Amino acid sequence: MFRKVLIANRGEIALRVVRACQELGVKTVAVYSEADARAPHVREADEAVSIGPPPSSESYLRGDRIIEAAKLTEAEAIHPGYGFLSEREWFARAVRDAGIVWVGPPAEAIAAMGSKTAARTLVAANGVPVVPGTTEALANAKDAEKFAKKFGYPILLKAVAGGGGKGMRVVSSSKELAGALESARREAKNAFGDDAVYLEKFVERPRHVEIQVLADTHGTVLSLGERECSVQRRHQKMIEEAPSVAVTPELRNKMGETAARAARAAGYVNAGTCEFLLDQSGEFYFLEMNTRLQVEHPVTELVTGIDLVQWQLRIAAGEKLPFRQEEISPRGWAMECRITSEDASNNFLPSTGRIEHLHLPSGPGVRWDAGIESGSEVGLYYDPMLAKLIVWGVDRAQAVTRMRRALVDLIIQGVETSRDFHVRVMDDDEFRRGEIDIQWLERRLASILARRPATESVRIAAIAAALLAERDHAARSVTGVSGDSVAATPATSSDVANSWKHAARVEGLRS
Ligand code: MV4
Repeated sequence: MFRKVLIANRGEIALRVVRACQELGVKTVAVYSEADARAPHVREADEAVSIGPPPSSESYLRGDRIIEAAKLTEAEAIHPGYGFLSEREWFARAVRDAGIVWVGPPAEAIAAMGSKTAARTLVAANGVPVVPGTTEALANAKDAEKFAKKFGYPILLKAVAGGGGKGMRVVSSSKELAGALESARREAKNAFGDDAVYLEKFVERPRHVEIQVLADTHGTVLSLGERECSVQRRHQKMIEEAPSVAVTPELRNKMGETAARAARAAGYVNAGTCEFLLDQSGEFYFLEMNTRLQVEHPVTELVTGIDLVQWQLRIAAGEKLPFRQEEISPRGWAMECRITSEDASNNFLPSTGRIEHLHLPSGPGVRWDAGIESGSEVGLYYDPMLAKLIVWGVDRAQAVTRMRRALVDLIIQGVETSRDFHVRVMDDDEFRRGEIDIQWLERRLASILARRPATESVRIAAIAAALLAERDHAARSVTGVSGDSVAATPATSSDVANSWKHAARVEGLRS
């Protein structure tokens, strides 16, 4: 195992990697921007190196400075986390060229999966089902018309350079085709500098189901089962779970074998994820492979008992995976809610400020992976995801109930968060039945938000509760145990927190 690892990231994932290293007896080096000088990931690491001003382009995306920091501190390996430099082929190569171990897939595997059309061609050649469609770019509207007829409407135009849904257009009839092609080209050109567009049959109301794979350098490729990630908004996932209500043990085996085949085709090593669309008839289609650790990895850890980050490090150090595929099956149910600094009732507008008070949920089956603490400043430089609340239950119903309980116990004051939104989702009948697909949240959002208690009455109740807390405190202090007159102490932040909690309860946040 390594003696020392540098973590090229921030926030909750940097802390997640620090903890894995601590448990493996590995020293850690954090890197940080000027905005993060007092961030928890810096304090929790054994050493820390400042790498530049707050904007990511001048700090967390500066591969040169990060490699310098690794050399300076004599770190033997770099873990990139997710986002930032994690899927940049050039960085994986630069790390290797500097004689440092990359805790991730080979640069060649990142490249093989980087182009969406190249990946589609590669996996299809290896027996992996892809959505029927073209792999070549469309020449013109007439060409598009010919293929649209062949596959049948509705079709989906996609940018060859691909990613994040940009340059995508659903076309339901031939009269819309020419116009949609033109606007998809324009958007693709703007986003990727490449106006090449291809088409696929449009899969209606599919689920987003992804398979976690783990591959070592000795030729073992394992599937760790699926995660259901259909609850998303504008391509941002909000809730993930494992397993999926739509996946039977037979389908799990089939999708797992398929994902392993895709990974082998790309020469994959380390942790990776194959994304699939699963349609209502139970057919599944490969979409793309994410060549990194994902945000939602904890739900897989909770149902398999396998520590993915520790295994990423062990694999990078050359260890052999000791598990057999037959030994891996999900136990119970895990669910994750992404806690973001966004105001769901105001079109998910990002919120900024200081975390004035933080009360964390705990108890059976509750896990909190966060990059914030009381006193943290939340700005606009980085992703709005503050933390992940993850729960485990014996079955899905218990996981949902437990998630709701833990969400109500969670108090974050100082910035708006997605907490209340998540409570409402846990109360939704369709969600409780697992009747979700990738368009579900969009269809259901208005009715989810409508169930929110009036903010005004919550505020009034909170103020009343805070005043009561302060009065009680004053009364207690004045009497004093010895009978002396003692100066009244002002309400503490925990009194205020409790008053908020009380107000929430009064307003029906608790069922
Ligand atoms: C699709 C699809 C339906 N049919 N392809 C969205 C981003 C890109 N990675 C692929 N995406 C989709 N491709 C066909 N043929 C629907 C989506 C899609 C989607 C996929 C996964 C998760 C969320 C999504 C939200 C909207 C559309």
